[in-house]
Amino acid sequence: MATDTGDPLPRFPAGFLWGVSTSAHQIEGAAELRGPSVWDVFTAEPGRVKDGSTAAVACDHYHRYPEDVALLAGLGVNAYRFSVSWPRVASPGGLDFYDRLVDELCAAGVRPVPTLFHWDLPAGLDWLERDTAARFADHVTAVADRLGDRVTKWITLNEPAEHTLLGHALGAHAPGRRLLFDALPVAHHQLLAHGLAVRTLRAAGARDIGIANSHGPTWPASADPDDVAAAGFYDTLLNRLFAEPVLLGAYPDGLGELMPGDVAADLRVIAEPLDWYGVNYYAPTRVGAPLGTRSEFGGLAIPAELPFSIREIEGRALTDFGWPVVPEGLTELLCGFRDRYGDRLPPIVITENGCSYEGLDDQERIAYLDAHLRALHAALEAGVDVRGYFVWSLLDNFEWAEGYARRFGLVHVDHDTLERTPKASYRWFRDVLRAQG
Ligand code: IFM
Repeated sequence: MATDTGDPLPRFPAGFLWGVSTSAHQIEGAAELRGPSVWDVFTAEPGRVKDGSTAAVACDHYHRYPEDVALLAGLGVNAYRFSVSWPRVASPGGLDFYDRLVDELCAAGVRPVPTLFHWDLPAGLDWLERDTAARFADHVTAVADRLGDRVTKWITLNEPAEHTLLGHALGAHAPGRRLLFDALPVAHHQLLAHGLAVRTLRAAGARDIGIANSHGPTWPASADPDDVAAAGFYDTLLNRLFAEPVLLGAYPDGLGELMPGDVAADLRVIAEPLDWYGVNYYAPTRVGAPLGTRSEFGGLAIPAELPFSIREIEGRALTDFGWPVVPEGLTELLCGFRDRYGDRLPPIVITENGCSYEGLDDQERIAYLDAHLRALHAALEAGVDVRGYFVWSLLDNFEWAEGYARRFGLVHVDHDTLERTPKASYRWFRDVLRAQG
């Protein structure tokens, strides 16, 4: 485990965005005050969530948002990334909640940075259908009309790769489909939704738009050509499939031929220029040739029929989730992106980075964040244009198929009483922000 060296962190550029991230379904609760999402349907099915829990109450942020905004102000972040729940926006009075939240943030001097889709698709909609992209544009119009006078920085989608892979290819997340490569239209329709959202936001006057994609270095298990080829394929799925249509207007490695519709025309929409590119980084992945049996990754079963297998990264400390702690993977990733995309890469914002650990005296989280901030600074020194960093997450929350068992928060939440208690990492991050001025 990398340890906090105790040395002050290097200085980040003036105007750097410092924030924390959350998402609606994971913290809001008040499920009775919105329409159902695919996650409500999924979590109602026995066996889908490890501890059998649902997000019906979650952190009750819907009612406790003033307390949570006070926590943000006490932390000293200058930005807060949250998501707007599409089913709530579509419900009577739903936008009123985000109106109140944005007002509260502005009054506290914290810049609101909403994500317009973070996996909680309204039940009844389906990303296999092209029309869902058009429906998303209507949702974006409604949100921009209501909040656009105070919100200036926008994120279209969160991690469409995970939503496609976990939700539609492997069935571990909502909506629980196990389509393997037949899930590719889900990727295309989300990307189209992203492009339509950018156009919609631009038409509403927005000048500061990004996407939050998940990325990590892919390391071949060995120099064996089969392992190298399998790792290259995995790299295409994780790192290129959702970046290249957006940044280059093209699908990698002929994948466009497998996509539905008029792909060339859609790519012109998908490649609408962005003001910045959001990266969610947690860990690299070590990948080898198929083993003929299931492999496992952080509790996720990888079917034998896929053309790769996930291997353990040895010699690294693991978070409670079983994810290896590899801070220098962030430097490698960012420098690799700069080398791969050159001028086509807009400034980068780290839209998520964090780890799951138990306990209020969470020294491991402090060490993790400290090491990752140093790794981020190394990328800046190597010339990568990075403009911001958001910790995942403000609060311990509903961690999808893991339920409440994984604690990513700087603030502990007692899931019985909903009491919030700042952890040691909250105080550490507050001191980092004060030192950065
Ligand atoms: O909790 C999730 C979040 O919703 C998306 N990015 C990864 C986080 C940790 O698993």
